Amino acid sequence: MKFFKHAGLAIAALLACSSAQAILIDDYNVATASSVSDSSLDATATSAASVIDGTNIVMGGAAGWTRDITASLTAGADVIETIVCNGCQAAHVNAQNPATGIGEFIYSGSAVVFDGTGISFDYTLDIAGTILNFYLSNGDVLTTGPLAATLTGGSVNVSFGSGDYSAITSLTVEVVGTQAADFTIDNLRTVPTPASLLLLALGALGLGLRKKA
Ligand SMILES: [Ca+2]
Repeated sequence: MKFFKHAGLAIAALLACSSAQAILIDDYNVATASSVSDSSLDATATSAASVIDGTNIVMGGAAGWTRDITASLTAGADVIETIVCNGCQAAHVNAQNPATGIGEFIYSGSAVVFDGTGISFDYTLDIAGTILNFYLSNGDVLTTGPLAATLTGGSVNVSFGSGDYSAITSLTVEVVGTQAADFTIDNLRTVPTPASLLLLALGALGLGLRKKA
């Protein structure tokens, strides 16, 4: 019985640590919606500052971060639109068929520790092949590869490389190739490190055993 009690403590510690360690990069829970659109096939993207207000958590709550959004039509003849949406508390990159393009979310601010093994996000979309690229201030570029088509959504985890993620000052999230897509992204976050979680859980287990002794 004792073992199960300590195991329960360890699991509780593990759960508590997992939420403490992951950094919420953006929950898109904005009160003020913003959007940009591009309908001209040229080398210029449309961009605008996107409001980060009190309902919106960016970079784990670090102060002073900014978010810009861009839209760039790269093929086709209609329009591509990047939206940070108030009504659905998420963000979209939408393309009206036959448009193809790039939508970006560009973050910059004071140094934040991207503790963990990678970046993950929730998504829904209605076309296969959308790719997300993550450009970090440490020079690393992470990519999802083409995502599978789904209407019901899913979660994707992109692993960090061997770079230093202890002082990140900018991040660009690039959504590429959204022909006829209604891509929705939400809860962009870092993924906690299992090894450090296990150590903390074992530490809690040890503490529990010492108290009993
Ligand atoms: Ca949200």
